[in-house]
Amino acid sequence: MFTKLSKCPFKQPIIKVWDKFYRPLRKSCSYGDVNLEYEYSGHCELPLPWNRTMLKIKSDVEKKTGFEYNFVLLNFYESGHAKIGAHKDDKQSLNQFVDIATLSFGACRDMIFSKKGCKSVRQALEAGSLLLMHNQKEWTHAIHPQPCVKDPRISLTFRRVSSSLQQSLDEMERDYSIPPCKHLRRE
Ligand SMILES: O=C(O)CCC(=O)C(=O)O
Repeated sequence: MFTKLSKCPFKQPIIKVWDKFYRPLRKSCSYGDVNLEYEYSGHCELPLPWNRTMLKIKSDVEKKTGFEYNFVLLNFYESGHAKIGAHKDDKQSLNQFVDIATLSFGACRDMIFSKKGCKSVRQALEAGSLLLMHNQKEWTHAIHPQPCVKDPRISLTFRRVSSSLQQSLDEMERDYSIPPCKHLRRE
């Protein structure tokens, strides 16, 4: 599976951190439903259409988790020097009722979960493991550099993303919500 996935068209994104743009060592690509886009750290991911392999993995992950996903972001970490900084996947476009599922292949890397006032939690992500992340608004997660790791790793993070049309409709509903009407008295 790792060999198959490593042929995906990974690219180095340009991302914005603390108002500065940079290219992380990590590469990414994505697959998803038509008309979806996913923006993070000033970078816009336009997903490729689902292919047979991705649909099969998606369906296996959905059976395991009980959630339905419409987007997957793949990250390629060439060695232990590639990392992902501490962040929350709490974008408005992400459905917070659908837990993000992370499937790992290749080298084992550690994910660090942190929350103010709590002890950090370290979780080793072994090849073939599936991690379900609940409560994205409270905890940050990160994969720090691990220079002793020489082998590459690929992760697949399955998400439920709203289309921009759905987001505008949700916003309109929030902004223009009409209070429930009382019973009108018949004359
Ligand atoms: O590579 C991973 O396991 C985590 C990726 C991640 O945190 C993300 O894509 O937001």
